[in-house]
Amino acid sequence: MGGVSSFRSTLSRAALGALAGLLAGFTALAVAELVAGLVRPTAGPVTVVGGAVIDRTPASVKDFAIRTFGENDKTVLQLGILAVLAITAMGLGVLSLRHRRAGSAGVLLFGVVGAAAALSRPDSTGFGDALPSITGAVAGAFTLYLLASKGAATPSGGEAGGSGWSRRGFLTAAVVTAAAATTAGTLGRFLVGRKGQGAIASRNTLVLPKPASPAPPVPSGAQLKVPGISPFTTPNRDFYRVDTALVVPRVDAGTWRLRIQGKGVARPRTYSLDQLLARPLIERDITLACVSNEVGGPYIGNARWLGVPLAELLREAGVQPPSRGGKADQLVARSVDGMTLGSPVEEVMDGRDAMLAVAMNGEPLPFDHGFPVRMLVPGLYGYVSACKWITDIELTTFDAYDPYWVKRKWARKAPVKTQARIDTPTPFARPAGGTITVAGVAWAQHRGITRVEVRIDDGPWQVADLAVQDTLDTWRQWSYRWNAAPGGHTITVRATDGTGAVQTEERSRTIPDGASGWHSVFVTVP
Ligand SMILES: Nc1nc2c(c(=O)[nH]1)N[C@H]1C(S)=C(S)[C@@H](COP(=O)(O)O)O[C@H]1N2
Ligand SMILES: [Mo]
Repeated sequence: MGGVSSFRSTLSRAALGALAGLLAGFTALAVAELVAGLVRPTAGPVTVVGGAVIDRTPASVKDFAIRTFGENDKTVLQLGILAVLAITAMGLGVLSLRHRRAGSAGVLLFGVVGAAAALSRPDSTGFGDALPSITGAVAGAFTLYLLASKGAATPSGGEAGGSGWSRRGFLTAAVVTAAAATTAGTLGRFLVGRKGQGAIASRNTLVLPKPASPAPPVPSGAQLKVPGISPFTTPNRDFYRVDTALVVPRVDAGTWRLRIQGKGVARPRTYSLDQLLARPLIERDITLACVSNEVGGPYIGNARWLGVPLAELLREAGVQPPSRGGKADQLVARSVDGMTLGSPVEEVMDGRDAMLAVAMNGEPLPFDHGFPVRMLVPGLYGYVSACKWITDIELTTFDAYDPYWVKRKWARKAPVKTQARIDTPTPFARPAGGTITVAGVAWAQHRGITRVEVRIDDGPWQVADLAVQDTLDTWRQWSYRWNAAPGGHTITVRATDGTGAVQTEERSRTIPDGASGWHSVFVTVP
């Protein structure tokens, strides 16, 4: 019997060790959260480690993550980090029962990893960013040291079960630790929330000026009355979101500034939001697409944007496009979170409606979409044009500088590829027989869509009906009435753009410059 009882006591001691480790880990994160709340909300250890992981993730894996988890990719990443931390913390807790110092040293090591990640972030502002990880780790190591002493074997025994350690002493310490850590964490959350209040207030009180150049109303014929088709204008809440930010930056519009500087900038300038809003604004419908969008994928949306014409600001700064002798051929936009995106100066200044947008579908930019100001260049994928939370514009050359995504093997230049998507019927649907309306959207921003064709199985291409075109910079809806025979059928679609080029059948991956190929949907007609 003695053997069994000592086995039991080893087991329950291991469980206590694991619990001590978890509590220490929880304390570390809670204290880190509190310090982050005081120093910098985005410098919390999970956020910085997550950000560092994103930065180092190969493009193919990132693409896989976006494909598999969609816009939940960041939640999955954070849960993954927390899971790794929890398992390691339990292990260190068990270790600390025998080797108290080693367990605590392990916790400290995690603090070093967090601190290194914090300092490696592109938006790191110095040593302060390492503070949350370091103070958290010290608090966690200390906690584990204390708890391990309570849980460690004592010669006296005497508790119920007689397993040799003071169960009551341990549990008291555990409860006190949990309560203190919860208080610290809650206070940290509160401080983080309060830091964002200024930004929220500045957004709520922002008065949008009337555009000097308004967009005409969307033609009524641009929106087909087909159930299941993507709405012509994407509501803000449904607009796709793609970025590397684990914590969405909340920028206070009152203190926000935009700097324009660099090669060939004769008159560098810094603008406040009020200064930008005092200028004549343009309002335009522009369809934005992500280079990571698969054929038939969801990462595209169309909105009505209000903003400052970017080419005018550049001309005032003395910038000339390369075709007129300008020295800079790349415009690098930088965001408050350290993201860099490079756009061709020639396209930005060629007369298209490149803008610094302040509003989206009639409201100030949502925080997710770049409040207070983001860039947009019609016809280019988002990663080479659409910098959110922008704060700096630097004129340079493609030879001199590779921005974030280009360093990760994406193309330097990436005009949007002509694409058509079938929205309805959906893949593997069983639409009722008879006449079925096939419909969707097609896009070739800044070239426009002039024709969409549909093919059933290996039949001939049939011309689809096009909705009224809004502008060359927006997508265009299409529909096709199909007299469906019973059985399984593959529906395929392709578009022709305003230059007369037919969308290529050749399949390419999203990397390096966007997916190509035709979208097909298989359906079964009963
Ligand atoms: N600061 C910042 N801006 C960014 C990004 C980012 O990661 N950080 N992602 C870009 C990419 S890849 C795309 S497709 C668009 C998406 O804009 P949306 O999230 O408003 O749809 O934003 C661009 N601007
Ligand atoms: Mo993107």
